[in-house]
Amino acid sequence: MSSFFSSVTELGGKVDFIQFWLILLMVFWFVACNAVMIYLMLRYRERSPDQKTSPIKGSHTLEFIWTVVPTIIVALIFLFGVGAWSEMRTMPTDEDRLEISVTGQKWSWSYKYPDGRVEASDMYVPQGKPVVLKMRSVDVLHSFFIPEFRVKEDVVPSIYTYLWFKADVPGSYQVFCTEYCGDNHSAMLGKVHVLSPEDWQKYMKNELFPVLTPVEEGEQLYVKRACVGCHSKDGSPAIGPTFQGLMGREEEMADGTMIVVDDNYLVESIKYPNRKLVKGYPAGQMPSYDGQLTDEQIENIIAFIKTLQ
Ligand code: HEC
Ligand SMILES: [Cu+2]
Repeated sequence: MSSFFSSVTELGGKVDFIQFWLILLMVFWFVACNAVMIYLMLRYRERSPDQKTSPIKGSHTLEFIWTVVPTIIVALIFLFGVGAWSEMRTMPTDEDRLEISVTGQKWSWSYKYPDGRVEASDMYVPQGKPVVLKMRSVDVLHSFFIPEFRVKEDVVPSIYTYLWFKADVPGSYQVFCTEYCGDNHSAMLGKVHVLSPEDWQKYMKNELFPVLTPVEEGEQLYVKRACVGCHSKDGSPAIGPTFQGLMGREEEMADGTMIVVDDNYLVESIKYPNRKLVKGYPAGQMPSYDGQLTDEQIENIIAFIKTLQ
């Protein structure tokens, strides 16, 4: 039976166990109640107009049973439920836990590690170690959901929320945003990669992935950080201006001034989008990537933009 329940995390197995018995209980009582009801309807139907109902005096034994039995069942459901729930909501304090800061923004996830590394959309975690996520949003409500781990928590602007898991099976698991957060909500996806101890060592030493050129990394970030959701690279219109031919373009700002796009302007536009607004686009659409992307990552994105002439 163990593989029938989630086996990626121990807690997920408990959640599935409770869910399974709840459904079984509900099915049992639904069938039992309806069967008795149908039987009694037929058995005691009116057979002739002058038929009298027999007087019913009540039964203390029956009343006792139908009070005590459900109370025990409901109390058990509560005990199991509150046990799993409090385990889920109590963040582990183990010495070897890994704490990752998760940021949700329209429409991507990013992860900051204790050693300063930043990952976008894909999170890497060690197998068998507790991982605590400290989460916040820079814009609207999001919700971080890893279905296979059976954990989910809202991600809210201006406060931190927390989630934890300990994944025992290496592999890649889907992340969803489950709070409708605008146009590209359904594209706000990611993966949690659970690495074996050897792969985790390699990952920490930056040996797990091939070294990318700045342009290659920039293109990856363009997709992973969801710039692609608002900026096309082939000139087609989108929520924001196209990146095609952006470098060196002469543009009118919302306040009427003309600028020529150069490196400094691009850095500023990515870190503080509302300082210089392109004419025709509303403020507040583009999220700020200040602190979300490292300077090196911004440089690589710019290297990529330069190739789109
Ligand atoms: C939610 C939509 C959205 C996302 C996601 C987004 N942007 Fe933008 N971006 C806009 C809008 C709208 C503008 C135009 C208004 C302004 O200047 O802030 C803009 C403007 C810009 C500009 C200035 C363009 C110009 O023509 O002068 C740059 C550069 C830019 N974004 C880069 C990025 C990068 C890099 C990313 C990903 C890391 C990104 N944007 C993600 C919506 C978005
Ligand atoms: Cu979202």
